[in-house]
Amino acid sequence: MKVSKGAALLVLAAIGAAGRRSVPETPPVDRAALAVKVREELRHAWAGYERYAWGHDELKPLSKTARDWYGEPLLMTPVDALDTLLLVGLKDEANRAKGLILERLSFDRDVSVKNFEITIRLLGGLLSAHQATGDPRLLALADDLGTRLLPAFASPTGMPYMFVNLKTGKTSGARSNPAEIGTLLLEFGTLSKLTGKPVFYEKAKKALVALYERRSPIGLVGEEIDVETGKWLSPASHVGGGIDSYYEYLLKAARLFGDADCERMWAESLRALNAHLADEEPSGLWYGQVDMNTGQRTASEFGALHAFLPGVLVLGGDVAHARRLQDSCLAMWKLRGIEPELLDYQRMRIVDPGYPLRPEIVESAFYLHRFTKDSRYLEMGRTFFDAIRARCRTAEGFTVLKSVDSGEQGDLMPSYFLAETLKYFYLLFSEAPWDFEKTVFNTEAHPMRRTW
Ligand code: DMJ
Repeated sequence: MKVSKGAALLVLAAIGAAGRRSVPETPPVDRAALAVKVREELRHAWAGYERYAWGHDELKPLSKTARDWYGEPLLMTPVDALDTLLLVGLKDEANRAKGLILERLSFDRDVSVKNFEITIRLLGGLLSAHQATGDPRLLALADDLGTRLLPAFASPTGMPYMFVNLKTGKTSGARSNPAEIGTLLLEFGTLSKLTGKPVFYEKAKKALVALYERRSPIGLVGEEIDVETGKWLSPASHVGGGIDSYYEYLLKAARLFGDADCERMWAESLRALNAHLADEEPSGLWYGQVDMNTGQRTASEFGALHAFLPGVLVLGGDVAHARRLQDSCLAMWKLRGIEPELLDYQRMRIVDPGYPLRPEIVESAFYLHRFTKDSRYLEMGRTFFDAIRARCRTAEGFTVLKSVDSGEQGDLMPSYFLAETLKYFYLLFSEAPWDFEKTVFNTEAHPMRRTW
């Protein structure tokens, strides 16, 4: 049969259209609806805390019990969650969280706490809640806490000990790392600005500079250092746990305080990261591990904590690297439909299969969307949100995964899930008004506003 050219074209067009129809289409992202869902999931998570862990640090949603970090509760979840509850407009819940904090939170306790964790979660949370509410009692609590943490800095180098007793000021833990030493200036600096007491800024800045000055000749820091001798105990250099937020704070302290030293330290550190850690592989761009002195590659590992880096890169203006690294993070997520704690990116093999409800990949999607306006970051956010709801939601809250392979759940809702993971989802989907020139989020996602 003879078919005219016009008819053949019509048939081909029809086949093409049918073919295209057979590919499932991704529905457009409905930002407003997703923002409402995030608010509802925060309400759900907080309700679980109220019901089973009220007055304690964290909820264990499977056993319906509570976890306290140091035996005596320091209200990690209420302090970490308060500014997120305020942000999404859960007013009654926020009032109850604030009431609990004002009624029960006392730092006059004979417990030896981790300076870093208490600073990013509690000091950061109290400062941002004070800025959001204007309540001077929250600043008074922050001032008291900051004062009790100060003895940590009394080492020969000025780099803080890992632990400090809140009552006695006794310190311990000379073996520390860049993240614990260098992730303090946003909180201590803001405390100085809001109280007019310069000592907090000075101590945290001195520690940061002391660490930076011990970088290797090729500009890198290692994984462990002795804060008494200033000697490196591990030369492994990477952007994962133990180092990560040291880099974040160099950039963010430059932005929040206009600190020129931090600006210079950030620029030099970024140059070293791009020269030595950036790793082009067939699977994409990654930032791996090298020896801080020689630059020799020692591992090809990247994981959920490393995934903060695209966000920091784009905040620092490096959109191209940020975009490519976030694509790698997405590939890591897609391996099992939710991200593992650690991946060998050369073999694309999972090294540590846990997923403890981490926020970093969401945080990076938020920053990338904010700076590029590219809707694919909204789609990524929806992918992450849907997976967390499908696999980590429980009847009483949300919980960690022991394994992204088996899907087996563990029994903990970390306070950062409310401070960070849900906050970054909400910031990504909603169009909450933020003055980004004046606001910097600390590493626990507590916004610090430059009001000075
Ligand atoms: C949080 O406490 C902070 O983001 C910290 O910088 C790293 N670990 C957790 C979240 O993963």
